[in-house]
Amino acid sequence: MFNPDGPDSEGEFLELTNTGSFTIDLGGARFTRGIEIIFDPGTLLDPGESLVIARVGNSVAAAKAAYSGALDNGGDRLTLKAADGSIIVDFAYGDDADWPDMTDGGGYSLELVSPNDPSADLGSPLSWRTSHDAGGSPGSAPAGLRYAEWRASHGLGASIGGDDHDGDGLSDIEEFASGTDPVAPDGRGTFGVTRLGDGSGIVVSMLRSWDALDLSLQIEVSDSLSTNSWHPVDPASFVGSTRVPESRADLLEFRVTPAPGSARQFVRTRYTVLQ
Ligand SMILES: [Ca+2]
Ligand SMILES: [Ca+2]
Ligand SMILES: [Ca+2]
Repeated sequence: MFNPDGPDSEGEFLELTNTGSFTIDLGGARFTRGIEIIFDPGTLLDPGESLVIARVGNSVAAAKAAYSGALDNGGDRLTLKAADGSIIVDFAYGDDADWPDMTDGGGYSLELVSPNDPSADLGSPLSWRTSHDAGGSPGSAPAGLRYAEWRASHGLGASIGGDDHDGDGLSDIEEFASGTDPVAPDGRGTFGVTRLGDGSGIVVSMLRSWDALDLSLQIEVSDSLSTNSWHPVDPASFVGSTRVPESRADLLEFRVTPAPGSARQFVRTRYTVLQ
C-alpha cells in the first residue's frame, strides 16, 4: 500500500512473504533503496510466513517493524539486501496509467497476481492487481478462491480443459475469470474489442474477477492462425486495469496493432491456473 487514502504516515505498508521452502533469516537484512530499515537479529520468516512493515508511527495493526522514509506516491524503486549484501528483491513500482488505478490513493493495495511465481517481473504492472478489499490484506491471505475451490463451490468436479458446463459459450475457466456463474447460462462475453479512433489497431479488453486468486491472463497475437505463430502480445501494449464494481472484476485492456507489413492480426486470450 504505497498511497493509502488517509495519511501516508499511518496507512502505508509493505508485506514480505517467504514463498520458498526454507526458513529465511532476515536479521541484518536492510532496504537500501526506497525505504530505510535494518531487520533485527533473529527476524525469521518460515515458509509461507509473511512480515508486514510500515512507517514509523503507523496505525497498521499487523505491522511488526517500522521503516523510515516513505513509499513514494509517484512510484519508487525498492531494494532489499541480505546481511551479506546479496540482493533479495529489487524492483520499481509505478503510478502511471498502466498500473491499477485504485491503488494510487483509491484505498486499495497493490498485490501480486502470482505471489508464488519466482519468475514474475515485479517491475511490470501486469504482475500486479488491485487488492480484493479496501485496505489490502496486511498480515492475512488475500480474499478469493482458487480455481479448484471455485469449481467445488459450484458443485463441479475436476477440470477438463475447455469445459463449458452450462453451454453458454463461456468456458468454465472464462467464467472463473469473469466472475460469472458456470452452471447458469450468462450470455455475456468477457472479451471486448474496440477499434482505435485513428484506425491504427484495436483495444482488447477482458475481465478478471476480484475473487479469482490463482489465475493468469495473457493476450496472444498471430498473423496467420497457424499453431506456431501465436506469441504473447508486447507487455508495453498493456493499457491498464480499471475496477468495475458491478462485475466485481477488474477490466484489463491491451492495445493491439498489426505488425508492419501484415494485413491481418488475430487475437486470443490464454487463461492459466497458477500453481
Ligand atoms: Ca506513500
Ligand atoms: Ca459456461
Ligand atoms: Ca455461465
